[in-house]
Parts: sequence; structure tokens; C-alpha cells
Amino acid sequence: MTIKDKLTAQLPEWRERMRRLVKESGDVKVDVFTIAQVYGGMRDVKSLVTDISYVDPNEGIRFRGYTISELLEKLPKPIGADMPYTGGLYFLLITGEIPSAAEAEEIEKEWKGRGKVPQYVFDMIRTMPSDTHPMTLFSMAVLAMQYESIFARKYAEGMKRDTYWEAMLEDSLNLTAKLPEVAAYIYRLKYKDGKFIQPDPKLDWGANFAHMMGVPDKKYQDLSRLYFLLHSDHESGNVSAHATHLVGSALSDIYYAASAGLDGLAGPLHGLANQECLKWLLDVYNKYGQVPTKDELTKYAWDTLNSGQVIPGYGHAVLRKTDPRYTAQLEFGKKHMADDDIFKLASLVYDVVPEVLRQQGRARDPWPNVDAISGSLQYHYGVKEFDFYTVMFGVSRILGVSANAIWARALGQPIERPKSLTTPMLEEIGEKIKVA
Ligand code: NMX
Ligand code: MLT
Repeated sequence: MTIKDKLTAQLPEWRERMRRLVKESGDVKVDVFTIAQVYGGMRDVKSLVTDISYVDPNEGIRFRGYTISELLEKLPKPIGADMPYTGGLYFLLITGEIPSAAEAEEIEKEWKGRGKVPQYVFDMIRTMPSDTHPMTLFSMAVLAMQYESIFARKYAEGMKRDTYWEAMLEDSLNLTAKLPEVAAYIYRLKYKDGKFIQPDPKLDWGANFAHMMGVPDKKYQDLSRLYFLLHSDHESGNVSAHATHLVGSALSDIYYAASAGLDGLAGPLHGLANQECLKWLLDVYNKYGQVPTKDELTKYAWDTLNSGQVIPGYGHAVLRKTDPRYTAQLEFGKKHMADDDIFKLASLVYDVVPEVLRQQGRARDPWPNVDAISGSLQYHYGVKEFDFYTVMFGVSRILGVSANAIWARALGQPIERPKSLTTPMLEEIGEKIKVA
């Protein structure tokens, strides 16, 4: 059964569940929220729905109900690999089912067939100033491929509403197929004198990225597969997922929507934190010329806070415990690079920074998030150009946001349009409540 057949079979039940819920319980209040939340970035306001992943504040992410360790055990792996096929992960995100090895390989095959990047994308990237940030190039590349959109073409021709998702699925498979090559192209152009490496048809999607990056160590293939799994989705309220969903809700196709998501990911409070983290670690390391002592690191962390900056990689809007995506990477590092100084430093930060943030008393979550350690693993394998790191996050995140976009179309989710109020209106609401 293809992924499209699986969705076709699942859709009637999901549509009926949604219809029944709205009909029978449409007036039931899910949440009430405060003026502080209206001003405070809508934190914790329960107003989005996705069945693809869920972030529990204490447990962290579950993808389609599975924890990270369950997925690392259950998802099929290429022969000889420790980490699963990204194709199998994509199958799971879209269908909700753990794929068989044949099903995971089928997605990998689909991706190979759809992987050729149009020449105009490379030409466009090359016209940009050489010091353009890689995230700008990556987002532009995704946007440029909007030219290929089947959804946009079919919509213009007059597609039936209940088949929108089929075009979204086609576009999503076409787009995701091309991401590793686009990303590796940007990397090689910017940092390796434009000496490109062609994809190897024998390799899976994750391993091919590693190969095209030019990293010789075979373990980097596993790190890439792990990285793409961990960063793929984080429920729907984070900036990249929400921006993608918002733009997609206007019936913009996945190229427009994903490019918008990438633009949000490029912010230092979101995905760009991974480059900030590595930079912070290197600054510490260079200051002391070695892995510092705990006392030195404590002082450095306080200096960062006292100069009005955040400590990148720590804190989270939803999580209140160590991010399990951090833990999965820490375990990979302990297994494969325990003696690497930058990795050791990243691990030491875990022993120091939560206590510093607790003493400072501002951050609601003093624990590390996904970005706190990812750069140190890349650095170990020679991918040291940290302003590229968010591109890898973006490659992975498009898996999750495109899976969501397919379902948003399939369930006919409407254009997003919350209501805004003016400050005097909120003042009046505040006064009324006080008087009452
Ligand atoms: N270092 C210093 N201060 C922090 C940190 C941190 N790591 N985390 C939170 N705070 C501050 C925050 O700036 C805010 O200060 P103020 O009251 O002066 O505005 C206060 O603590 C309360 O913030 P929270 O409610 O705990 O966090 P919020 O939900 O607003 O923001 C983050 C969440 C993730 C944006 C925030 O923790 C942060 O800036 N962390 C560092 C950047 C980072 O690692 N981002 C990556 C997130 C994961 N990702 O990949 O997207
Ligand atoms: C993410 O992966 O999107 C980040 O952890 C941010 C978030 O979930 O708010």
C-alpha cells in the first residue's frame, strides 16, 4: 500500500471524528486565557490541533505517540546502520504507522526518483553575495522551487477541495526529496570552494546528505539520520511550525509555507540558537584555552547573563525538564566522541548552567533544549561552520511541517485568523474584572 493509499483509507474516519467533535462539542471551552498571555506571545494558549507530535512539558516529544527511544528501536534501519531511515520516519509522521522495512525503503525510493534539483535553483543561489547567511539561501531555494508546485497549478486549473491534500502530498514528497542536495550544495559552495559532491544513488536520504557534505566518517551518516529524526517536529506552536501552518492556511502551497517556516526558524530564539550555542561554547573554550573548570564556567555563564544576553540552548517555552532530544544527542556523543573537548564542554555546561539560571530566577525552564549540544556533534565530524547548522534543522523541520500541511489540507483546516484588540479595550476588560 502506498502512502497515498494509506491516507485515502484513513481520511473518512478522521474527517468524521472532526465533524462529530465540532457538531457535538463545538461549544465546549478548551481554554481560557489572560491579558498576560495576550501580551506574552500566547504562551500556553491551547488553540492549535495536530496529531503528528505532542510535547509534554515533563516528558518531552512524542512523535505519533512514540518516544524517541521507542522510535530508535522500532523504525527500520539500513543494513549496518544504528539509526533509522529518514524515509521511515516520514512515513510514520504522515500515516501514524510504524513502517515495515519495505515501506520505509519505498519512501526512500520515491525520494530518489524525485530528487533532481532544478538547475535554476543552483543558479539563483550563486547570484547571491558570497557572505549571505546560509539560511537565507536555503529559504530562497525552497521558495524558488514554488515554480514546481503541483498544488498551485492544479488549484489554478480548478481542483476539487477534497483532493487538495493529494497535490499537497505530491509537492511535499517532491520538496523533501530535494532538501539534502540543496543544503549540501549551499554548504559546499560557501565553505568548500564550490567543490560539489554528486548524490550516491545507493545511499538513503540521511546518508546521502552526509555523503554530499563530504564528511568521510561513516558515523556521520548515523548522526545525520538521528539529527533529522530529532528535529523534524515539535507539535504545532513553535515558530517554524506555526508560521508554516499560518501561511499554508491561506492555501499557499508547501513551498511558500515551508519557506516562511524557515524564515522563523532563522531567529536566534528559535532554530538559530544552535549556531549561537556552538559559538558560545567556542568563545568559552578560546577564553580558557581548554575545557574550563566548573567555577570558570559558572563565572562565564553569569557574565553572559549580566551582559543582558540569553544562554543559548537553555530554556524552553513548553518543556520543564531536560529535552529528550538533548539526551539522545548526549548519548550519541558519549558513545562516539567522549574525549572530544567541545563535546566535553557541552556536557559540562549541563552540570553548570541549570543551577545558574535557577539562581537568576528568570527562566521558567533552566534545562537544555535540542540546540544545546547538536553543534558540538557536528563540530566533531568537521562541520565547523556553525552558521550552517540551522540549515540542517530546516531540512529536518520541513519533514514535520509538510506532514502537518498534508493533514491540514486533508481535514480542510480553514484560514487562520485570530482576533486582535486594542490596548484601551484590554484596559477596559482589566478594569471590569477588577471592579467585579
Ligand atoms: N538565558 C537567559 N535568560 C533566559 C533563558 C536563557 N537561556 N531562557 C529564558 N530566559 C529569560 C527570558 O529571556 C525571559 O526574560 P524576561 O522576563 O526578562 O523577558 C524569562 O527568562 C522568562 O522566559 P521563559 O518564560 O522561561 O521563556 P520563553 O518561553 O519566553 O522563551 C526561549 C523560551 C527558548 C525563547 C528562551 O528560553 C530562550 O531565549 N532560550 C535561549 C535561546 C534558545 O535556546 N532557543 C532555542 C529554543 C529551541 N529551539 O530550537 O527553537
Ligand atoms: C522546536 O523544536 O521547535 C523548539 O524546541 C521550539 C519549540 O518547540 O517551541
